[in-house]
Amino acid sequence: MTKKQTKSLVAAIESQPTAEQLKERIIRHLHASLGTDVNKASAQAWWRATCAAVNEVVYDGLRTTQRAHYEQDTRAVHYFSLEYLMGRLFSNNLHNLGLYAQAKQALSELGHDIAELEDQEEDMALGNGGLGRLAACFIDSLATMNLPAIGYGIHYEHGLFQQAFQNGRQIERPDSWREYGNPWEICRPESVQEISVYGYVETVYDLQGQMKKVWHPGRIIKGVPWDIPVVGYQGSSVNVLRLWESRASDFFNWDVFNSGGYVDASRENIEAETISKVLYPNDDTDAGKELRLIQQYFFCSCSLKDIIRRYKRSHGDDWSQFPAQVVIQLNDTHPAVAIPELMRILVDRADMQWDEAWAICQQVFAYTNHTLLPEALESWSVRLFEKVLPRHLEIIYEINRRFLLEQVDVLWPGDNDKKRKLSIIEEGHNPMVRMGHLSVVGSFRVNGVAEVHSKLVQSDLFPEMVALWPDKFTNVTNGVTPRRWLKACNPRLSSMLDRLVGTTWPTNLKELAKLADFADDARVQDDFMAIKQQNKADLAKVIKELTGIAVDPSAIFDIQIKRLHEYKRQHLNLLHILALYRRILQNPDYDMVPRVFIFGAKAAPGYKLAKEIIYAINKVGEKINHDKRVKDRIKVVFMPNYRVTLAEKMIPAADVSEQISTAGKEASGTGNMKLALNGAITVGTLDGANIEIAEEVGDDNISIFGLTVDEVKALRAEGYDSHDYYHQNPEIKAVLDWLETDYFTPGKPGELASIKHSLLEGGDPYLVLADFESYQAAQQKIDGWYRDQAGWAKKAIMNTACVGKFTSDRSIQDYVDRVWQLKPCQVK
Ligand code: NBY
Repeated sequence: MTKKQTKSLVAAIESQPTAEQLKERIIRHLHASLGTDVNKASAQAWWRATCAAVNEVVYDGLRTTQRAHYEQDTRAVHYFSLEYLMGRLFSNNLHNLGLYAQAKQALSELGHDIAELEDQEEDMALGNGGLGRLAACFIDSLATMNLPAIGYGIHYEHGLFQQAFQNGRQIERPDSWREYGNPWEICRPESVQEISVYGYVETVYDLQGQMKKVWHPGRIIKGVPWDIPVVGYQGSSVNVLRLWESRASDFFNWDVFNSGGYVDASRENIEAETISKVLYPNDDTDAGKELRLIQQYFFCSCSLKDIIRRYKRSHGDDWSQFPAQVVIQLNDTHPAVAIPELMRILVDRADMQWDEAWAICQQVFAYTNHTLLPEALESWSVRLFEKVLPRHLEIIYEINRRFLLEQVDVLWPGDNDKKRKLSIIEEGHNPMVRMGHLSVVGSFRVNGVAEVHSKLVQSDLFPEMVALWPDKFTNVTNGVTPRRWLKACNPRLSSMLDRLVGTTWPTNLKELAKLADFADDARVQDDFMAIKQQNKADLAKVIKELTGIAVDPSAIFDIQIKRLHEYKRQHLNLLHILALYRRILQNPDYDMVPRVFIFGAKAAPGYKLAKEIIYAINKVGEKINHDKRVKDRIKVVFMPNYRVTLAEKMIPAADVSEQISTAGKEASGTGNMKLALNGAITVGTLDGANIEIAEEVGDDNISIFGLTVDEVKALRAEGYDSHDYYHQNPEIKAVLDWLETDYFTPGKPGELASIKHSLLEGGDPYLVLADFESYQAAQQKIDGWYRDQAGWAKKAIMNTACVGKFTSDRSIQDYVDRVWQLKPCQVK
């Protein structure tokens, strides 16, 4: 082949394939990669062959991007997260590559419906909820904005459990998302790492009489990296999400094997492989579980070694440029053990002086806090830490000793209360390592995820740390990627937007503001409502398939989708449904706009009350849905197995978005942003990002209710007694008493009583009863608004028009400006 021919071949491969070329590639992969043929291939094989065809383009981008980053020796952000809730990648990658239309055509000419093939893909559910989905949105934005970035995490064999209902109760089944392999991931055996756990620390002296600590590990584990290419929008960068899978170390097991311990060797294999077996299904805390600590350390250590290997390729043993090249973002405290791990590598392995090593650490790490809930603040028992990571515990003690001496005692000399409060080690019978304190001390920047949350992080969680380092603290309000959460999931609305505001909104979401000019235009209002209606009809079909419940798409679709948690108050929603039902029974002509209340939520398997709330919603739903007297004014639907893929079907069909957490408890929320972006009107408290959504859309276009953060504090201070509300409001009393009868659980009175008890004897920790009245007023307002269809259309349009701020591109730009100091790297 001549040079010219080679060049044109490369150009042909690198340019966008046409539908015709895609067809050829799909068939080629059907033959060459799947070993099957057009006339006998299954839908699964067609889907895989299409993925392989798409990967030809993805890998081109991957190579170009990696070459550019290497040649330009760019500074990069390393996102450390135990969770990535990616969902499916098929349509996302096609949209981001600009190949969706071609692929659709190619497949249709081959006799396949692209939507049906999309259903061949399992969700990649390597996360619990908002925190994991945020990480997924962020890596999409990083690639789209051409920022050098790599996401690090764990290659869980089983993602978040799959949920089913049995007689209305949640049951959990294992999720095996890659049982038959995943076409998007690439194993990289050349980049395997080994990490250590357990063992003991020995103090030795070298020839110069210098003291050194030597960690003799009890176990060595291999980390195998799997790379998922992350495709930026419109052919920009293709970054990498690198997920570590644990295996038994070959070297370690060989010894046991040779000495005749075949069974022991395979037991150790199993133990090592357990580390990346399963995602912990809790969205508050798992501190206390040894395996969880090992998971955290495993991926942090593998990732740091990976970063250092790459750094040394360009800089050898010269550490001076490390902080200029590397920034590590800690997604909550879950990866905070990376801080003592980097110290260990620098001090013990690279023989660096403590001060020099610490200076490096403090320039490298930044920490994002996602919660104020006390039970969710991670702390590990010193005993467990010592067993699993004895050397790291020593390092944490030394970090703490110097912190208390050089920082705390300087600002508050002799103040032991301050020392006790600020110490990384919480003293007591069972001393604990406070991971939040460690993260603040070891990071150069700390951020919350919405304005109000960041203020509370400073005022309520770490006030003394703010006094020590005022400039360390900042805010970055969360965002969501409009590529997945509007363009790909809501094609009808997307085409309308393309027509009205131009086609640049996916990367410049503020362009949507132009839509406000059309908010009063009757034609646009009709179109907008017609699209919503079609999306609702689509969802109605899905509801029918999944639950058997028939719903009318002309009713209000009122949606609450998020993890099940008392602070998120799905039970407040339920109490309101019960109140409406009761009104209908008492007044058969009760006038309300028909409403379908739709829930999606998984409860942590060990969270009893959360599971009771799911059961109650299902039971109440069963009763109401079958009660002829209701005349379809209320329907209650609990969608099983809520996940990213279901969210993509629900969000475009929502009229009302339920964001009803107790003020001060929801750090930000991101579902609130997705729903508003798709034209849903929020019923919400002044909590998290709701406050900022309200500022953007204006009071006319959102239904706010409930106590504010300050009012919550004041009510608690004066002494909140939920019984007062129970006795003073007959509707509250009636619906709570109802839950104790067997009305919803025939023959089994008391089955739903735990909700009532938590709200009365339990003290109603999340002020459900205190907010009930104002919640029902906010719902009444929605009912009134919906009766005026033109008025509603205007509000819905204004929601889509005004939420441009909440693109994750803006969040990432804030991180770049306020934290990372990163420059884009043009790859093409
Ligand atoms: O992070 C969520 C917040 O509740 C939400 O308000 C915010 O919008 C979102 C993104 O910033 N937090 C969250 O999802 N947390 C978890 O999923 C989680 C998972 C595991 C553990 C703790 C929290 N854990 O300790 O194991």
